[in-house]
Formats: sequence, C-alpha cells, structure tokens
Amino acid sequence: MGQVTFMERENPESHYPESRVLIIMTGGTICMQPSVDGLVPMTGFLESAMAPRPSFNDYSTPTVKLHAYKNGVKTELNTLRTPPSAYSRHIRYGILEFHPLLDSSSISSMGWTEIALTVKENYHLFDGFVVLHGTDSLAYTASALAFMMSDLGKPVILTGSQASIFALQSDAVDNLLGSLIIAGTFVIPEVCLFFHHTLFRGNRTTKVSASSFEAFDSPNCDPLAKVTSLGVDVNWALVRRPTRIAEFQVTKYLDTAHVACLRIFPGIKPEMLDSVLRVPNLRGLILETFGMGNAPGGVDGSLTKVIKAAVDRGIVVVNVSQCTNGFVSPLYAPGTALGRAGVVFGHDLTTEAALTKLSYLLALPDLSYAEITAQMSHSLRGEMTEMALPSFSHPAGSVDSAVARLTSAESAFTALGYAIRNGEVRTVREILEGDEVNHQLLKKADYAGNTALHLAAVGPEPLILRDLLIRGASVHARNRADNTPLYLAEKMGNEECVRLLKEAGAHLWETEQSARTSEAGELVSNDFIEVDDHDCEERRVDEAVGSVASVGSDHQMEQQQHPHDLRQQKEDAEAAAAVDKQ
Ligand code: ASN
Repeated sequence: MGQVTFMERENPESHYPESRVLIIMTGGTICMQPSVDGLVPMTGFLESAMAPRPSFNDYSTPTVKLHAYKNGVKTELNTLRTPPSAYSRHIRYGILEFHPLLDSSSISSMGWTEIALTVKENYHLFDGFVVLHGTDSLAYTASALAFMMSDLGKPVILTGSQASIFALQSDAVDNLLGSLIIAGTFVIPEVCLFFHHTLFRGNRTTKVSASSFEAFDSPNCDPLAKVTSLGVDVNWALVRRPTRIAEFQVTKYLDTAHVACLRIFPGIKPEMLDSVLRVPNLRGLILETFGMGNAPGGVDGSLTKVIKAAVDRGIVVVNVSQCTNGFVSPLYAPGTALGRAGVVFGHDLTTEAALTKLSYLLALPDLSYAEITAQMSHSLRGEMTEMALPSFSHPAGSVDSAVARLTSAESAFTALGYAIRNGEVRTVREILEGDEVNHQLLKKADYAGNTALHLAAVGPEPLILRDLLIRGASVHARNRADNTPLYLAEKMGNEECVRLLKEAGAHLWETEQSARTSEAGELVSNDFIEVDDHDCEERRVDEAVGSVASVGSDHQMEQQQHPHDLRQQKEDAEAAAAVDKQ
C-alpha cells in the first residue's frame, strides 16, 4: 500500500484533481481601495483579497509555484487552490498583475493586445483564463478579445465587480469564484463575460447598469451558462465549437485609431455628421440609428448624401440600432435609403461589437473594402445572429443495422464509439449528421472519461478524427486519467492522428510529457511497439482508453473526474501493488 501522508489523513479530499487557471489582473473596482483621490486599484490581490478567504484557499500545503510568461519572460507564480467544487476538482490559480493597474475607462487597444498576448504565451500551461477588469469598458474588451483570438480552444472569462472585494457587501467573490470554477471545469472555447451568476458570450454583452449587481446583459443572445444552487447549467447547444483544424492564434493589433461612433438624434445636422466623416484618415463609422435602422433623411436627403459621399471616399459606415434589443434592417424607407447609400447593416451587433469588429477588420492586412463590408454582415465569432443553417437529416434506412433507429444521445454515443473503433467513416458521419443531439455527442464521454475524439485518437481511421475536429470536438478534453487525445494517439503510435491533433492546437501537459518519457523506456524494453497482431492491437486500444463496451454513459467531458472514481482507481492501484509485492 502507498504511504498515507498527513495531508491525506487530515484532508481526504486531497485526491481530487486540480485544474489550472491563470488570472490576469488588469484593474477595476474589484481590486480598488479608497485613497485621497477616490477609489484606486491596489496590487497584491492574491495575498490581500484571495488568500484570507476560505472559498479561494483550501489552506493546503506545501506552497505550489507555477510558471507563467509575461512579455516573453518566465516567472514563478505563487498559487492557491480552491476547495473542491461541486465538480470534484480543485482550481489551482496564480495571478499575473498588469502594471499599472487601470480603471477600465482608460483601457485602449494596447491593453487588449497585452491581455491577448498574455493568454497566448500561457495557453499551453493552463486549462482556462480569467481576466479581471473594470466594468466600465468590460463589454468592449470582451468584444475586442473575441475578434483578436481565433481558433480558441479554452475558456477565456472576463469578470469584475460593481463593489470592491474589500467592501462588506460586494458582488466580487461570487463573480470571481464563478469565473474560476467555470474556467477550470468546462471546455467552453469562447471569450466570455461572467457576471451575476450568468455566463455571456463576450461579444454580445453590454453594460446595462452603473450600480446594480446585475450590470450586464446580452440582449440578443441567451446566456451560455447560469450558476444555480444545483451547479452550472451550460447551454451547450449555444456554445461555439471550432469548425476547422487550426491552432489558436492572436491578432496583435486593432485599428481603433481610425474608427468613430456617432449616435443619431432628432434634428442632427448633416454638417455635424460630415465633420465626423471628414476627420483625417477616418476609415470607419458606426452609426447608431433609431429602431430598426432608421435615420432622418435631412432636407432633400442631405444627411443621406453626406453618408453616400463618405462611402464613395472608401469609409465603411455600419448601421446598428440604438435599441438594446432587436436588429436593423432596410424595412422602412429611411433604412432603405441608408442601404442604397452603401451603409452596411450590422443586424443585431452591439455597438461594442460593431466598433471592435470593424477595428479588427481594418487592421487585417490586404482586406479590400468589399471584403470588409462582406465580413461586417456575417458572424465571425458568434457576434451576430445569422439565419439558422438547415439541420442535417439522413434518409431513413441509409445506415446499416439498428444505428439508424437510435434516438437517444446515450445510444447514439454507444453506436458512435463502436463505429469509431471499427473505422466506419460513413457510419460515424451519419450518426453525427443525422442525429439531432450531435451537439452533445462530441461532449459525451464513456465511463473512463473518453470523448469521441479520445476514441478516434486510438482508432484505425484518421479520417474520423479529422471529421470530429471540424465538427468542433475539443482537443483539450481530458479523460479520467487526465490524458488528452494527443497523449493517447502518441501512445498508440497513430502518427497521422498525432499530426492532425497538433495542427488543431493540441499539446501535451507536463504530466503527460514525463509519463511519456518514462513509458518510452518501458516500451522499448518489452518490445511493445513491435507487436502487430490483431488481438494485441485491440488490447493496446483497450489499455489506452479502457474498453468501449460501456461507451454511452451519461458522463460529459465537461463534468470532470468524479471523486469516487479517483479514489477507486487509487485503491485498485494500491491493491494491485500489494498483490504484486506478495
Ligand atoms: N470605474 C470602474 C472600472 O471600470 C468601474 C467598475 O469596475 N465597477 O474600472
């Protein structure tokens, strides 16, 4: 039996696995304290605000340091971990603080670049990222980061608070704890904003209250998740998934210097609009119009003429509504006139998303005017509602056997597991396409925590793995042994799968790297790699992922390892070791 340590006796829950989350502190009320000049941000948040609070610190020892990067320089971070959450995981976290810490009213595109690059530098070291930020410009930052980050595979959650964490009554603890738990537990690969128990898609948000704890809303898009007394209720059907095989990338620069935003009002003079449109080097204007996208025409359509002249000079003019809810469309004559003048209809974009999206597109090299206007009318990161795509359905009877009749996600996942194992590309495609629950199938896992992608990583057909990736399967999901699909593919020697997974941004964790190094020695010594007969091949697959006989359990990959299984695994291992010794 393994030695029982003092900590294990004192704290039986110390076997719970840990997720790693990097907190990026940019400032905001959450870290502010009173000064002679009013509230100002204070440094040392980990020690002063988090360490003394039991919900952020389980007082475990010894002190664990994690390394992280800032501007290319490796630093050692002090860390703390939360007590185990309802999902039986500790969240271990460290904080990188920006200098200086800001009131968010002073954030600029330089700050957005700094945040995005910090996530990029540390991407392979953490399961998720929490960005602490003031609320005033939080919706702008969330929108900007969503456009700057492409092919994101891990959660980036922005939050802050309306009252300082040091105040007696504050929303800070709930907002921060909720963000940490979601970032460390669920593979929601989006830039999100978490506030008042609600997780929003970042580029759909807007600040709706200057003082209420319910400060943000996402008027044209349902929340991605809600925290309730029962746990986190994720709306998986809404969560965006990657649809191509590509690594996480960051755009370093947004062109905020050459865009403006103007709110139309009754009686606005064409000269006023014209003077904004003639600001030297202006390249884009967000026009906040009435209702469904209407603006006064002016005498003889003079306002529309001013806009048309600007469009002819190459300025991109985007129409968004002053209403928080709804969308713009050329339904009424004034809207039609704007459309004829060359104005782009931003549908249900928030002003924050419109402004940052245009700044992003203007900064991309070599995009023509036509390409920019075309992209402004389409969703890039879920920022606007597009026409629903027709849902897939397969002709009845086109799938062999009982698979076609399977209706529940449960049975579909079981069938999927077998088809993956047998390399049946066509069946896999039909199950995924023909099943209404296909959003869930990619997130489901078998009793050992293996997702469809884990199974494909050790399966005989890389085409299946490719199919799963372009349908949005996460390369970062870990099974109950904490292993990624990449680790399993490498262990199986599935070179094509390894290549595809890496192309899709997969990476090994440090623990997997050291396990691989020690396994390499063992594999060489018992000629494991040389064995090639079919039975042994099957055994290797089973050893890698566990038997697929039980695929189809209701366990979801986002709901990470269950404590009883871990304890059971540990006990089994100890019992086996004891027998070996006898
Ligand atoms: N002025 C603060 C900020 O945006 C407001 C807040 O965080 N609640 O930094």
